[in-house]
Order: sequence, then structure tokens, then C-alpha cells
Amino acid sequence: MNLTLLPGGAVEVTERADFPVNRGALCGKGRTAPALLSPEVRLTSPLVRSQGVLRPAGWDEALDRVAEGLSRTRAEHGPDALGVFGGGGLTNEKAYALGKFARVVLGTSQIDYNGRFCMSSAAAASVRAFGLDRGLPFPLEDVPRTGCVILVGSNLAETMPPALRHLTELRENGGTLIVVDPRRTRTAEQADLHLAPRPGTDLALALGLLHLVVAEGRTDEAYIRERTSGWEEARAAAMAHWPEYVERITGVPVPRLREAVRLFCAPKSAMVLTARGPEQQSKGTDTVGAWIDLCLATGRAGRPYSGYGCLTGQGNGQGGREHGQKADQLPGYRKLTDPAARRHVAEVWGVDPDTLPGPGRSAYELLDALGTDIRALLLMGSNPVVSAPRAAHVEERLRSLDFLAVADVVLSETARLADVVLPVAQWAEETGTTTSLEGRVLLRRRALSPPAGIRSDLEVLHELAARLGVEKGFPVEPQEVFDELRRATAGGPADYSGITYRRLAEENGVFWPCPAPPGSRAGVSPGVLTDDPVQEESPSAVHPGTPRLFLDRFATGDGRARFAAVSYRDSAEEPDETYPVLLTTGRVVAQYQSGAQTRRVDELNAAAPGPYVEMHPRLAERLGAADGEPVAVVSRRGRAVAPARISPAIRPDTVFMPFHWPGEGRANTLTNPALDPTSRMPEFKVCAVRLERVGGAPEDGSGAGRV
Ligand SMILES: Nc1nc2c(c(=O)[nH]1)N[C@H]1C(S)=C(S)[C@@H](COP(=O)(O)OP(=O)(O)OC[C@H]3O[C@@H](n4cnc5c(=O)[nH]c(N)nc54)[C@H](O)[C@@H]3O)O[C@H]1N2
Ligand SMILES: Nc1nc2c(c(=O)[nH]1)N[C@H]1C(S)=C(S)[C@@H](COP(=O)(O)OP(=O)(O)OC[C@H]3O[C@@H](n4cnc5c(=O)[nH]c(N)nc54)[C@H](O)[C@@H]3O)O[C@H]1N2
Ligand SMILES: [Mo]
Repeated sequence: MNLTLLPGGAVEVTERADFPVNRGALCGKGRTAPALLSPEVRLTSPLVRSQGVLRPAGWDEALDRVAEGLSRTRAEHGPDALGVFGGGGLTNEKAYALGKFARVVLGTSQIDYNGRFCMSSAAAASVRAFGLDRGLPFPLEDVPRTGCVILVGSNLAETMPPALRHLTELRENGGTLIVVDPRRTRTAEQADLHLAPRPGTDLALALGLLHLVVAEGRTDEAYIRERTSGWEEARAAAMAHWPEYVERITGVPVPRLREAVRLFCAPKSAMVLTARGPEQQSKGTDTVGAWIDLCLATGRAGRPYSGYGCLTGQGNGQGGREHGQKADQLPGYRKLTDPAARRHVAEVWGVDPDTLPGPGRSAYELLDALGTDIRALLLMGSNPVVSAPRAAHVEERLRSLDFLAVADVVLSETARLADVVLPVAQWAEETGTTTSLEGRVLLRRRALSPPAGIRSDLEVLHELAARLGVEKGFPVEPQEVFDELRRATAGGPADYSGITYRRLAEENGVFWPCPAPPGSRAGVSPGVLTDDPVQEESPSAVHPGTPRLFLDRFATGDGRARFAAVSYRDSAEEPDETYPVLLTTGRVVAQYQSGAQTRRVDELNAAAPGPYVEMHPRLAERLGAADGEPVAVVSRRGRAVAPARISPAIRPDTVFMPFHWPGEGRANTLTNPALDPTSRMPEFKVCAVRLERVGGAPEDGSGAGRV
């Protein structure tokens, strides 16, 4: 989008038709985003808690309190008693600085971020299969040029509306779209074929399709031989998943499975794209692994217009997972356990590699440890009181902390619990880079200054570092941070060293990996980077960036993609007599995440005023609930109440709740924090519940009042 500062200070959003990803299209949240710049909806002064209540304070007092809270805890309980929680909405510069702050200034291993709740299963599966995780290994513009897309558990029409046109074009070009979703969503309505499995059974579905691919002789044997490893084991595992068995588990009839295989295998190229549906499961990594297997068995990865991709969510969902706010990670998508990576990054940071802590806990595990062995927390860019699984427990853990500091734009539900709240600048008010789901690094330029009394996250980290005894290494200028980030990522999987602000301003983004020209300063030694390689090097030495990955080889040691030999297993909670219905959760178009931002925009609230429980007419009839009537949804974690929304678009054995609201209708009161063993992703998409009519059984006997 383009932002124009109007006389009088208002900001106008206009479309930017020359940008290839959205070609100017925006959703309502983008269009109305300037409403959030208004001082009426945001924090305008730091707040500190005294005698139980938050009161306005000056910056010095607030920052002193945070530094004191953190250093007292560290002195009493050691550095690992300090936790840091970040967000995938932070720019690359902030995510990088936050990770460095945790390891260098606090010396804690206990840092993770909300991206763990987002795409960590897809990332783990991609690393396992391809040796590298970049949401899409190709530009979004490739989607209309493929022959068939299987879209698994993505409601793109609501969650990425500007991207929907790529699917529309796909179909205009003669390609086909298969949507896998337990609900007939706006996205599923666009599909040539809609498969509606029971939540939590995508793993069986993918293996069933792979079984049919083998049984019908549709594998690409030459490709399997030349470009993959591990096929025999994966094939054997898939062969155990007979179509009839898969139909029993998923509820998807065998003829529909066959139809999907036919549509997927007929054209020369095809793609599988997954989103949170199959990923936010306690078996998300294996599930994505099985969908990747389907691509590999049919020769549909690392070839033009073919491949597997993950539709990454947040504004910087991609870059946010690359630069070290993740528990096991150093910048450039390096591993904290890799001695060479530690040496490289420690040199850039000017510290002894032995002082860098090891990997810490994953997001839910970190939140669960608050108040026990983690006693103080610095939170930047997330609102877990609404968005974490088993949220009532997480809220109680947050309350039990010795000290909580929150940096946010607004007084979120989590900020309300803090000892100190630091009001920070937001998107339009500061420059920084983000990386799109396609691995395209973008420069977001500041359009206006934040109101008086607001500081940036980088300033906050700079000030806190200084108060904690680290005077250097936390610049407040985003470009300075980016230039250091370039050096820290040089030679890593997500290599940004050849990317400069200047290039980003001139090009429509640059895809990583983009190494600096050999011998240029960004690639090698630390020290202040003043020269821009674009100026410094001959133009031919400038790396163009990498829009398409894996065309020659995969990023594994031997260059081959690895099959995953996986088998179906149940969800952590299957329905039983006490909790006979499945709950799944997700999003609506007009609200964003925990709603901290979008619930403050009138136009969006009018479009989506509150939570609801979507249920099939047959389920509503058994319950005896009318449309709009409040119903209680009860799980082993708690009870939530919201109006019924009766719709034939959902399976009769499943209810759906959007998770954007706090309070009585909070979906995450109910969700199960069962974790995927590899990615540590919680099972947001499946848990067992029962439904109760709030007023008891209807008097006319039309339903049981309880299901
Ligand atoms: N309007 C809006 N847009 C957003 C966001 C937002 O909050 N609001 N958030 C952004 C972020 S961070 C993210 S991660 C993305 C998420 O984008 P999506 O993944 O598209 O969003 P969800 O609604 O969480 O889930 C997608 C679909 O998964 C389905 N589903 C539920 N259970 C299962 C299952 O077991 N299997 C399968 N196959 N499908 C299942 C749901 O019915 C839902 O339609 O959206 C981004 N865009
Ligand atoms: N039941 C259920 N729960 C889910 C999901 C689901 O599908 N179902 N999805 C999960 C997913 S995919 C995600 S990504 C999470 C997201 O959930 P959260 O992490 O809670 O995401 P947001 O609501 O975007 O919170 C971001 C916070 O940062 C603030 N903020 C915005 N910009 C800045 C900035 O520049 N600096 C600072 N310091 N703060 C800023 C915002 O005001 C807001 O309070 O929710 C997860 N929770
Ligand atoms: Mo997300």
C-alpha cells in the first residue's frame, strides 16, 4: 500500500497497483489501519503499576522499573528466570534485536514467540524434507500458472483476501482448485472439489491420496530416483492406509479421494499449499510431511510451477522466524546448537561464543513455566491472554509472575496484567523490513512520526540494554540494525547479506537467499558497514536474489528431498461420551488475531461484532438451540459462552469458533495445549467439547439442551 500524509495529519491509504503480490488489492483491515494511529485508541504514555493499579509515568521511571525488575530477578534466580516473548508482527530488525537482547544482555535461553503457534509445524516438516523452510519456495505469482492447487486448511478468502485473485486466475487459466476444510468456507466455495474431513484427520487423508497414487501407477519413478531419498519406507507406510480405512477416519468418501488424485495428477505441474488447518495439530509436522510426500511421489517439488508451500500468516511471519526470537535459533535461520553458527554470530555481536545460552522452551512451555522457574517476562508484540491455548491457565501464570513488562501499541488484555506497559510506535511510524510468505524482503518506510510520548521497540531495547550495562550494540536506527543483521545472516540459510535498504527501495523486494558479492564487507568481517555493495561492486556481481528455490537441488546434504515415513494417529483428544463434539477454531475476515488492534476499529467491529459458535442445523436441533441463542461450549479446560450460528456449511460432528475475543466467548479457554513432539505446536484445531443450552432443555421438548 502507499501511505500519504494529508494536510492536517491524517494518513490516506491508496493502492499500489505495481506490486505483483496484491496488485493494489487490500482487505478491510489494511484499508482501515490508519484508524489505529489515532491517540484515542492507543497508549500515549508509559504506565506503571502502583498499589495495584496502572498509572501514567514518565519514560525514565518506566524503563528504570523494567531494568530493576529484570535485574532483581536475575540476581535472585539466575538468568534463565527471565523470559522473553516476541511476535511475528515485529519487523526483522526488531525480531533480531530482541533475540540478541535476550542472549547478550539478559543471558537467558528462555525466549520464544507467537510464530510457534503459527507455522512451526510446516517449518519443521519443510526443514526435514527440503533442508530449508521458506513459506513458499516460489513467488505467489506462480500459483495461477500451475495446473492444480490443493489448498489444505486455508481460508484464504477471509485470511488473505488479496491473494484470492491468484486462485481465481488459476481457474481462469484452466487449472483446478481442491480445498480441504471441515467447513464449506468462502474459499471452499471457489473450489472444483471440496473435501471436508473430520478435524485432525488430514494425515490420514494425505496418506490415502498417496496410497491411490501408488495403486493407480501415478508415481514419477525417474524423479523419485534422481531427486529424493526414503521412498521405500514412505511407500510402505502409505500402502497401509487403504482408501476405505481413510474414508472411515476422515469421512471423505473414496470416490472423492479418487477424484482428488485424478485432478492433482492430470496436469504437468501442481502445488500443495497448507495453512493452519492441518498444521495446528499435535501431529502437524507429520501431517505436512505426508502432504510433501504426495508432492515428491508425483514429481511436484523443485520443478517450475510445482511444489509445496505454507501460507504463512502474520505481517512478518516469515522474517519473524528467521532472525533469532525463536528458542533454538540464531539470525539467518541458523541453529543455536551449531558451533560454527555460534562462532559466526558471536563474532558479529562481539561476544565470546561460550557466553551464548543454549536453546530454551517453546512458546506454550514457556508460558506454562511463568511464575515457577520463569519469574519475570518481557513481552513484545503478542497478546497471549487471548491467543494462547488453555488461555485461562496462561492468564493465571502471567498473574503469578514477580514482574511483567509489556511493550505494545494498545492496552491489550495482556498489557492490563503488566507491572510496566511501554507504549511503542507502530507500522506507519517507523521504517523497517518484513519478509513476505514468499521469502521476499520488503522495506516498509515510515510515513509519519509517532505522537509525543511514544518510543520505538528499538529505542526500548537500546535504553534497557544501557540500563543493564550494555552500552553498545543496540542502535535505534533500523538501517543500522539491518546492516548488522546482514552480517549476522551471511553464509546462513536465510542469507540477507546482499540485501540493502537501497535495493529494497528500488526493487519490488528481494528474495532470500541473497548473499553479498564475494569479498564484499557485508559478507565477511564485522565492523561498521558503511558502503552499499550496490555501489561498491560491479553490477554483475550483485546477487539477484532467489525467487525460486530447489530447481537444481534441495537444500539437504545430498541435494535430495527426504520422504517422511509417517502413519496416522488420533488427535490428543477424541470425542467420547462426556465430550462428544469436536471444536475447531480459526478466523473471520474483519478481525485480526487476538483482536487487540481490529477490535479498536469501528468499521471492523460492525462487520464482526463478537464471538459465535458455528454449528450444523442437525447438531443445533439435537441441542434444541435457535440461531443467535447463547450456548455454552465446555471442554476439559473450561467453559465459553457465545451465540449459536447455525449453518449447513460445517460438518455435523464439529463446531467452529473464531478466537479473536477475550472474556466469556474466548475460544482459547477451551483449546488443548497438547504439543506436536517436533514443532511444539499446540493443537488449536482439535479438541473435544460438549454443548449446553444456557437456559437448559427447551420446554417444547425440541432438543436435549445438551449434546
Ligand atoms: N482476517 C484475518 N486474516 C488473517 C489473520 C486473522 O486473524 N484475521 N491472521 C493471520 C495469521 S497470523 C494466520 S496464521 C493466517 C491463518 O490463515 P488460515 O489458516 O486460513 O486461518 P484459520 O481460520 O485459522 O484456518 C483455516 C481453516 O482451517 C480449517 N480447519 C479447522 N480444522 C481443520 C482441520 O483439522 N483440517 C483442515 N484441513 N482444516 C481445518 C478452518 O475451518 C478454517 O477455515 O491468517 C492471517 N490472516
Ligand atoms: N484458538 C486459536 N488460537 C490461536 C490461533 C488459532 O488459529 N486458533 N492462531 C494462532 C496464531 S497462527 C497466531 S499468529 C497467534 C497470534 O496471536 P497474538 O500473538 O496474540 O497476535 P496479535 O493479536 O497480533 O498480537 C500482537 C500484539 O502486538 C501489538 N503490536 C502490533 N505491532 C506492534 C509493534 O510493532 N511492536 C509491539 N511491541 N507490539 C505491537 C498489537 O497491538 C497486539 O497487542 O494466535 C494463535 N492463537
Ligand atoms: Mo499466525
